[in-house]
Amino acid sequence: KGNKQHRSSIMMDAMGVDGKTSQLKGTNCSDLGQGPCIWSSPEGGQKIDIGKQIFCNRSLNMKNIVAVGFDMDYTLAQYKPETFESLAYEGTVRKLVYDLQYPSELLDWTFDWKYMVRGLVLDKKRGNILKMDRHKYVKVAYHGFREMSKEDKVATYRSTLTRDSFDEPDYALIDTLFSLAEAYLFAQLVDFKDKNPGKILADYSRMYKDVRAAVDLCHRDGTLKQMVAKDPRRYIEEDTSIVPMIKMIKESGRATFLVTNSLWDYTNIVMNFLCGEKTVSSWSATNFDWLQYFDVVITGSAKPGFFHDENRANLFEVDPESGMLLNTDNGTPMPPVDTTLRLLSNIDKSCRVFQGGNVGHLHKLLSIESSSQVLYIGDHIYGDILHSKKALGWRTMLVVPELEREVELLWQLRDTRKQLQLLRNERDHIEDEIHHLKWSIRFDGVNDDNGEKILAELDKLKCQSEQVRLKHQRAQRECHRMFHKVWGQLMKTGHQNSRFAHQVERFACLYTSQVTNLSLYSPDKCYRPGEDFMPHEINILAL
Ligand code: U5P
Repeated sequence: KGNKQHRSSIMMDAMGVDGKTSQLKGTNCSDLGQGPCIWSSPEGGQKIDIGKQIFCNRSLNMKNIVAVGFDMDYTLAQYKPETFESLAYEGTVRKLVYDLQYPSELLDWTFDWKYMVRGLVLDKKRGNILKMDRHKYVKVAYHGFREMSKEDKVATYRSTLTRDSFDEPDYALIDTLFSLAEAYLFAQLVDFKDKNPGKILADYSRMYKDVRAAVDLCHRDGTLKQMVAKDPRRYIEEDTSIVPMIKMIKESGRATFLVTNSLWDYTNIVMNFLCGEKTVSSWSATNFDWLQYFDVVITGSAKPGFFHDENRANLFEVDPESGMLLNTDNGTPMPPVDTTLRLLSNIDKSCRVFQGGNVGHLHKLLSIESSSQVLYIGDHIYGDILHSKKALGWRTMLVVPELEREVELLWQLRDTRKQLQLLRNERDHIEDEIHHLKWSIRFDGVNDDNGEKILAELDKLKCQSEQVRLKHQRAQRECHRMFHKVWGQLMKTGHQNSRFAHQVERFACLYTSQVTNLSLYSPDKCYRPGEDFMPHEINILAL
């Protein structure tokens, strides 16, 4: 996987890393047709595959960063949804049937792991799944698996536009890859309940609650983790570029830390698989070599609560070999390294492992003076990014694995998208002509000489406008389906940024498809966003 980063076909210049300038520059690259996009850089900079670039929303000078932190699940460890989420799905179904007496038919259901995507919103009460834009306008809506008619959608959600936040408790955000299985199961249950009256007595909200609780239990009772521990290779992507990336950061003089909600035993298994020495056919979970890459590891962190200083969770030091929790007197004073790790002969003594606590403890351990000196990298907008940035002021990078395919498709579809824009402009132009014609009729009136001609011209324009509208609609649907057959592009809803994209823009200083993309840039890089453009500026620039 590591080598693949440098072999990819679509390359871009590392100097233009932001989405906006890349977009503008992209139009100059058409001489390369549909083939590989090799960007020549006037500065002679390094070329980076567009799918591996780090995109910048807010300036971030790495020179000011003294500590880089990582989330583990779905950030360092990329699970294979086809096996991992399927396991969660199957475990959840069994719990619903055997523990909560849901109908046994559920046991025959299968999971389409590609159907749900991040950024969707579940309407728990109504059994609907929604995709909305940054203004919270619901553009795509399904009741279970049935697409809602436009009238139905508008009648249900237009009035909620101004007063509904589409947040908990009535709505659930599908903003982590962990939620794909539960969203799919919820849609199946809604469908089943509608088609089989009386078979499920619980209402839609109750069904969601049951699914959520069952999924969560699968994560906590060993259903998932024991299986992953037995055969990590089946559930987690191997990635040989993680260790070099973390080493690079450490060697640049920065502290590195891990803050994960997973507990120590599981964290050790996953991190060993990702960073430990591997022989050809086996790996060992009893080796703690991977700790050498971190200064502090905090497990069972209970994010997002962890990011709040006033969070009173006790801090324990973990004895890596026995997994025993050692009292730290809640972090004050911190136990000196020697006393807690002296027995652990094969462990790198510079790394300390903890459970719980809060961000204050972590800052003390790493001697962080200001929150803005920390960069934290995670995959979950709500759990990792929003709170760490908003409440704490940490700098953030969001990992969005879906981005790699999305930007590659954007590149492939760039001509189609230009066509779409031209069709929109054409329709606007016709609509303006219709308006002017109507205006002149209103002021000048029609007479026997020009009346028929003007009305015929009006009909012709209306007809043209409708034709262009239909053509645009067909092309747009095709484009939408290329990204995802049901939900379209992750970062767009129609012509607007999706709600998900809006959150990425607001809360993630940087975003990228894989955490290891960091190693493609200098650890001292100053990331800069492209210039912001208001619509009036874009119009002027386009002239
Ligand atoms: N997890 C749950 N319940 C869920 C989803 C995830 O307990 O519904 C657990 C995962 O199994 C993992 C942790 O142990 O949350 C996520 O950790 P991280 O993303 O902080 O590394």
